[in-house]
Amino acid sequence: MKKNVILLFTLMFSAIMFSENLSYSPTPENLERRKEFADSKLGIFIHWGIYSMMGDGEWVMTNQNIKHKNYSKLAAGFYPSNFDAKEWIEIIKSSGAKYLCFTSRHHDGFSMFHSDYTDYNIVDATPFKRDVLKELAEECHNQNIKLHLYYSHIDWGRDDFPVGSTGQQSGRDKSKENWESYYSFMNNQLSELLKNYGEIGAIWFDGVWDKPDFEWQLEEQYAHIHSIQPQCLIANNHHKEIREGEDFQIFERDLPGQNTAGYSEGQKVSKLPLESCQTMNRTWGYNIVDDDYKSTKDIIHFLIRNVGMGANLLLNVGPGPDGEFPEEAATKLKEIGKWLDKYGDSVYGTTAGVIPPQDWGVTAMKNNAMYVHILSLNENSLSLPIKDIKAINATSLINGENIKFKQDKNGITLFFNEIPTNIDYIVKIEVK
Ligand code: FHN
Repeated sequence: MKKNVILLFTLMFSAIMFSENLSYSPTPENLERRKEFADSKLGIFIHWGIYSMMGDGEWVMTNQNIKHKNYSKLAAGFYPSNFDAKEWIEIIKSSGAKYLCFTSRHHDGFSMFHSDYTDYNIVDATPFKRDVLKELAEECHNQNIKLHLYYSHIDWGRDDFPVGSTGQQSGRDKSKENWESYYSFMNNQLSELLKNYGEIGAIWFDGVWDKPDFEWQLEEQYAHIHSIQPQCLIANNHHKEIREGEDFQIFERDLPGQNTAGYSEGQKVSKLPLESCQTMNRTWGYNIVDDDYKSTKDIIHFLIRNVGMGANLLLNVGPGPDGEFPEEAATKLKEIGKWLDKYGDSVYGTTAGVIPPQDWGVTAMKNNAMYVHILSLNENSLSLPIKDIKAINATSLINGENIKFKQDKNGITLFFNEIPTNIDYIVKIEVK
């Protein structure tokens, strides 16, 4: 009984926290999933497809002006002999991530799952013949990692897809464009994804930005998804404001509300759960010459800056054509996981800080605690302009020592014995 009352309150709270003023009414399961998603803070994005064989990112077909009939020959040679779903999910789990977002079909139109609606899929078109998505789904369910599926709205290969601003070199027969046919193809594939792979945590769309003024019939498509798995979250990387029927908001290569990378112009931060996706090196899909990895410290800082805004980080890995994670990526994931093992309490399950992000770092809230994440400070004291919260005590999560503080009308000031230099110096302030 007590548990049910708590659940009811959690759902009511989620409904208020995570609802936009739209007519779509998410189901209670969906609201519960949103809360779980918002609590999870770190997910791993995987861009993997036949493009990995060319070692030049997932856009290789368009970037190298390749015709689709030539590009599609890659499929007959795709045999990722070292692919091991169990190992992938173990590595993902070791990073502290709570979910995986896998490219079930990218813009090249190749389905990385077995589909009855096209032969251009990993089981029917490659000598590998294994449904890697099936194997990943089983491992995700075994190892308690939520499975999210990336699905491209763009298709650079199909004749029926009404061509947008990209993929124009592909050599398709424009006279065969047929939106109705393409739309029903996508919806049939979405049914397969939602019916054949167990519980799906989210469908992550991408590509609407290619034809921003086109009528993509998103609301109907979203309703179709929710009619099969109502709890399944829907997000769309359209680089625009949230649309009816979406369950969380995506920012690409930027913190919510920022637009340093150029994908988020005018994208207002919504009340929905938030996610920011970012690469570990420069590219999403495997790139054989891209060794430009961000440091583990920089990745942790980006994670924490998201956490301070109540957002998740979806961190990308581009596995190679052999089916393995690049070594640098696997190493960094483990390092992030070791850090989260120690300090995860100040990350998972938190909500955005009560003060906006600052140059020195961020704050995050959980129950009666305020976590102060100090990422870069040049002094041995820190003033927090927090007035309506009473601090009871302050402890360093780095060494367990009490931190001296004073609270007056201007807020709380923390005093340190020396200037904090850790990757993230975390102070837990018990508050009321
Ligand atoms: O074109 C894609 C790109 O390949 C990649 O999948 C990213 C991930 O956010 N999204 C698109 C660009 O916005």
